[in-house]
Amino acid sequence: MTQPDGGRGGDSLAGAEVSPPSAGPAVPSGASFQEMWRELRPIGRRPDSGGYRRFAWTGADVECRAWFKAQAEARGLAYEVDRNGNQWAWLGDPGAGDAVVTGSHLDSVPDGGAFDGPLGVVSSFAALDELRARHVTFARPLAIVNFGDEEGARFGLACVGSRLAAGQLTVEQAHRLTDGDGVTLPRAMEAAGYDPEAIGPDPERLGRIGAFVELHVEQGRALDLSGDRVGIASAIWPHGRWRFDFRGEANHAGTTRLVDRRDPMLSYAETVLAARREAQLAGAVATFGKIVVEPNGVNAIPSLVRGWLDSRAADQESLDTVVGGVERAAREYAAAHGVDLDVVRESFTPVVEFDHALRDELARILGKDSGKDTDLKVPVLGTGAGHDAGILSGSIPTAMLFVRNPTGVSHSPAEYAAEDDCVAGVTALADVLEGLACT
Ligand code: HGY
Ligand code: MN
Ligand code: MN
Repeated sequence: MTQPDGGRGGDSLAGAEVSPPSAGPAVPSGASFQEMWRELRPIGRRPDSGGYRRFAWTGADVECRAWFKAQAEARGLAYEVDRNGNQWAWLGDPGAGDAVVTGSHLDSVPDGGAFDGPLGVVSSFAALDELRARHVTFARPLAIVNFGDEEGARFGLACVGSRLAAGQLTVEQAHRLTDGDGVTLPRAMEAAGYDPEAIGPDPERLGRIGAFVELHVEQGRALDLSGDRVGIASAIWPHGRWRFDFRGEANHAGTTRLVDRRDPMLSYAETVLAARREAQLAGAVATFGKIVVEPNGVNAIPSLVRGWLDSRAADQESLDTVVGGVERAAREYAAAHGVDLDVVRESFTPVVEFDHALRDELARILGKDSGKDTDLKVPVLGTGAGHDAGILSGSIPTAMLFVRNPTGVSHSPAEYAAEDDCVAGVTALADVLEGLACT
């Protein structure tokens, strides 16, 4: 089974014709970063909001994938698409194993920012350009990856590409994923020219990777507050998404007495407030950010209100307390209004502790005892944001680098990172890749 672009499902790694490292452009990271950023920036960007709509297997996603392939080929890297549609750009022979891999994702949340995901992919290519400018000698294969559907914006499940590869999502579960228009993942993949029958776990590919390092814009203000350009991730909070379906009775908004109503919107509204209360009590976070109302008419009491809870906490016990409390409150409110309630967990990621040895190696490479005359303090910080690196951490040693985000705002068109911080991130990533993959 083949995926488009000459990639092959499943067995591509075994037989991959991987070209030896070519000379490739020796472009200092700043220049190549800006050039790539300019090329990628307009893809999937909404002129009205300035936000991005790069959803899995849509036209914008296909354009981003074409951009990735062009970057790989412009650098003489061996390009392939794995069985799950993740894109890989190899330097050296992946069959040699113990590869150092870097990269991130290119898809976005609705009206997401420019940096969440793309900063990691662009910085990976720019870091390779910098390593070539340093004329390093690679001792291990190196790869740059674009993991598909990290945000789960279309089908509701985060990190589909990396979960499939890591065997954390079965083919049956993936084939059942359906978007808001009733389009299933298989139909969406086919429409984009990909084969949904090729998907599945990819232990051989992951088995060839010795370390995965993902650079990502920080989605918080820890680096801004500490005054650092770059940080290292320690852990990812456990987090998940739960769908709350409140079913009441559709009726006329103007003629139905209040006492005669079975209005699901009331139960939903009370549940949103309960979520805030439970999160506050547990020192956690809880968000109802997406809602679907049927029939969604101004003058009709809804028959269905469907809301999604995103909740995250520093530990599993706190998360369970929050979600359990929200569900209990929702059931009380629903019963009080004669409304039925179904709660379904749609996505969940347990706590992630990044590999300590790799984390400490990054701190050594980047920190004061690296022997470099760097002024770069390298704080180690946790995050509530999920990442492909978190999914892969169960299969291979993974680490993350964060780049300062002066406002901390993310999942918004206002997401921003200063250019000199981005270039500092590229240099830090190049230092890390040189320390891990070069003699
Ligand atoms: O939701 C998250 O934490 C990530 O951006 N997918
Ligand atoms: Mn995100
Ligand atoms: Mn991301």
